[in-house]
Amino acid sequence: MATDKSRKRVCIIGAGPSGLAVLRAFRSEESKLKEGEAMPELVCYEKQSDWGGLWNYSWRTGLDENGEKVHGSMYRYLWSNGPKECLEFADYSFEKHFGKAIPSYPPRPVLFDYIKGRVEKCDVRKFVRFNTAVHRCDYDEKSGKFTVVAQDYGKKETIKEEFDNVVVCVGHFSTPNVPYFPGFESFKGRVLHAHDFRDAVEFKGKRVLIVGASYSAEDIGSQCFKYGAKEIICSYRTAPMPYKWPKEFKTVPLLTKVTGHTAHFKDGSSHEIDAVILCTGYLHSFPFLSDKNLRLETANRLWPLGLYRGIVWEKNPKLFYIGMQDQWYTFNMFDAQAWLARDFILGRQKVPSLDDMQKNSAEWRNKEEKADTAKKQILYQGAYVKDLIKDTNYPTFDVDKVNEVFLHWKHDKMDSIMGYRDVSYPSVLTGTPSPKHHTKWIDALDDSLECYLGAPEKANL
Ligand code: FAD
Ligand code: NA7
Repeated sequence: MATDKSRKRVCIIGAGPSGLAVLRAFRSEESKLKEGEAMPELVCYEKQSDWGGLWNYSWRTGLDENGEKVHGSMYRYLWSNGPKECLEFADYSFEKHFGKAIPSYPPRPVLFDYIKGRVEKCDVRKFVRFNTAVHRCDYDEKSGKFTVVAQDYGKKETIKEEFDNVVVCVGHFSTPNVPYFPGFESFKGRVLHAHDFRDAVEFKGKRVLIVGASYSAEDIGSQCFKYGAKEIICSYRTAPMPYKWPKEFKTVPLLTKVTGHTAHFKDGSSHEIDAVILCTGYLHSFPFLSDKNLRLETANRLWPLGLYRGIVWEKNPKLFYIGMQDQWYTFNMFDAQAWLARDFILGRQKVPSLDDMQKNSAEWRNKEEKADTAKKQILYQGAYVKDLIKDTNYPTFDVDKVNEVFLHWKHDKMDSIMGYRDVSYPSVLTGTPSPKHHTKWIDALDDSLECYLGAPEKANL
């Protein structure tokens, strides 16, 4: 083991699933360090008062109690939009956490509990400095170190510290992409982005216009329907959502303008509406990285350029980004990324020349561009996860089987957009079949952990 003096200092920004994966990756290796390796000093800055990232629900919108941008984009009654069997941590099964098999589409509090369970057990909370927002991160060529400036709102002080490595884990579904449509300024109803959507009950009895045609649109539209909206008008830009919607849904092309309570669309049609929810996606945003040489700039896609193996910042391989890809795979992909990032930091993996890194990334980008169907994209991201795991000691799991579950899930959604969450799959890790939930998703109004794991209860909404 190396001496204390030679210990690296590693800064992790964000304690969501990606940041926690990094902490877990280092912790799980602590007792297995090889000759000459030293456990780095880990400092994780988290601007919220608890960990879990987006899974740590916030009722707030706009600015938080410290005047920081609210990170949360999740809403009440959110249930996993993919089977849990596709995201299960390879080193910590759902069965291990809950002591029994549970159904395949848990609501948010259940997934939050699972995420917390693993990291509570490995005692990494002590590395996290909560209520501390990173405001700046610069690199000094001369010293070869990063200077990170953060605001500790608990202690009410500004912190400035040096690090050998920085791992950016701030997610990319938090800063809303908010397009403008003429007439919004005089519209009498609410106009909000999905980021600020918190409770579908607010839209009970209303005619809701949803702009966008991806995950947020399908789920927020479904939530509004489930909790009693009168009509859901879905406006798409490129292609409509391909599902068989209940009769309360109407699909229209792109919104052109709003006059009074009337929304007008590209095909000349119009519809009366009470509210607009912009489900128009998110921006990758790193306000603490003012140096363009450090800052990732990308659209939401499967292979952002500039990241060797999807994680190492090619222009400065001491900087890492976790979870920056568009996501079919989530928690287990963040894990695989974190394990490999750890090994780069420990010096077990070496980065090749810039030219070779860029060549490698270009090959992945080239394949990404050919992945023009959902099936190809799932297989592509599965291949990426495999490529990461093969070089780490993250427990191997059957990625091909996970791909299969994803493909079944896609099929289930096409069969029944309101019923796909009633299907259950066996765990890919343990093989144990997941039970069916006691209540159909469309009737399950109580999303609490107690209700999910126990008997059906009457929701009090
Ligand atoms: P995040 O969860 O966003 O965590 C980032 C953390 O960084 C936060 O805690 C934040 O406070 C912190 N942070 C940000 N900036 C700073 C700063 N400057 N200083 C200090 N801390 C900072 N995935 C699924 O697998 N299944 C689902 O059902 C699912 N549903 C989703 C529903 C919604 C509405 C959204 C928006 C996403 C959903 N996702 C889902 C995807 C989600 O992105 C991942 O599950 C996961 O939360 C990503 O983890 P992360 O750690 O990369 O980012
Ligand atoms: P996505 O998946 O990035 O999708 C964004 C959607 O917004 C997509 O349908 C876009 O249409 C649409 N969009 C973007 N800009 C516009 C404008 N200007 N006008 C109309 N439509 C627009 O984001 P989501 O929020 O759905 O999902 C993100 C995560 O949240 C995901 O992981 C989920 O699990 C939850 P396009 O197809 O590009 O024409």
